[in-house]
Amino acid sequence: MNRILTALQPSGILHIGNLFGAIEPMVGLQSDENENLLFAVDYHAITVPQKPAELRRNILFAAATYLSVGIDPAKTILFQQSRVSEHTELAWVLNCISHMGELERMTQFKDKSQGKDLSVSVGLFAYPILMAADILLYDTNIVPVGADQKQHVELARDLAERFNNRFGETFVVPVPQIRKEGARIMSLDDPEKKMSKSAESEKSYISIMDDEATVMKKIKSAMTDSKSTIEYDEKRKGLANLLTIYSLVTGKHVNQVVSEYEGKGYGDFKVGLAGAVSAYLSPLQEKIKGYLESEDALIKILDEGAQRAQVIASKKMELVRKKIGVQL
Ligand code: ATP
Ligand code: LTN
Repeated sequence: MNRILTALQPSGILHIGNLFGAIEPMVGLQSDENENLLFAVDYHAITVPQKPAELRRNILFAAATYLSVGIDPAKTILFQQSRVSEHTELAWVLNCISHMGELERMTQFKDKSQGKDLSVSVGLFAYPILMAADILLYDTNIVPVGADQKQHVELARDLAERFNNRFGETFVVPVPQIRKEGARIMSLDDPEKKMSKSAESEKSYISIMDDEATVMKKIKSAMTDSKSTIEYDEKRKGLANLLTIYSLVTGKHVNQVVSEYEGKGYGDFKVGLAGAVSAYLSPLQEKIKGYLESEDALIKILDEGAQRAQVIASKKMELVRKKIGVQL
């Protein structure tokens, strides 16, 4: 049996990159042979300021999204990170074996702390340690994530090995799983950057709740190039990204999409893509709205998930306390 685990920050409405990079792979991995965990990392979200009422809404929204995409709470333990306090407890222990230097090297920290001098939060710096705790607490074998999180999973591996060497075999060393297509959906207005929900410009990402008109507007203004043919060429980054999105929302191979647009230009292509994205998103949006109408039911699913997660987490934490010598 493999234990498969991933998590997402409830820091806003998700974009299609989150969907293809992290949630969909998790749906595909649900099977009787695996034990899966998926959770909203609310304590990661507060490493940057959050408005409390909005955070609450985003947690519920995240749960509604996972369920709508096909996460089945009977097959996947679905919960909220803050409800299982062992996450923060283990993070403290791991803080004490982590090195300042290895955290300073983290690309995400460098990006998010840029221009913020010493007022940047300690939480943002220690963020990858809490993520390592999330993973190691459950003897996780596989961590499906988008490409940007590979470095963080590698830190979790290093910390697992360091702890095991120092205190004896305790943690499973996890392996990141990064899908080939969709692991790095790029920003629409700058195909050099990854699509990100904390981006300054809303035009840079397609939110999963965008309506048809918004999707059309965003795709029409997506940055491409001055060539007129529709073909897959990695050097034509904007177009390559749009073709990847086209392929992901339709399930068609990129080559098939390319052949459908033979002899046509960007105008037709973008209209076709916008239509395909909306056709993919609208049934999903209806489902999400449906789940959000029954908040109590959502909270119940998350509560049950937290209880199941805690059974696993508390055992592991007991072992950790024994290993480090604080268990009398
Ligand atoms: P933020 O901008 O607030 O940091 P984000 O949009 O980068 O958020 P996260 O919550 O950090 O999203 O990521 C959730 C999951 O989605 C992670 O597994 C991450 O690797 C994946 N992911 C994020 N952005 C993309 C993207 N552009 N393409 C593919 N996967 C992505
Ligand atoms: N840092 C991740 C979210 C995250 C995560 C995890 C992913 C927190 N804990 C454990 C996988 C496993 C991000 O996507 N920003």
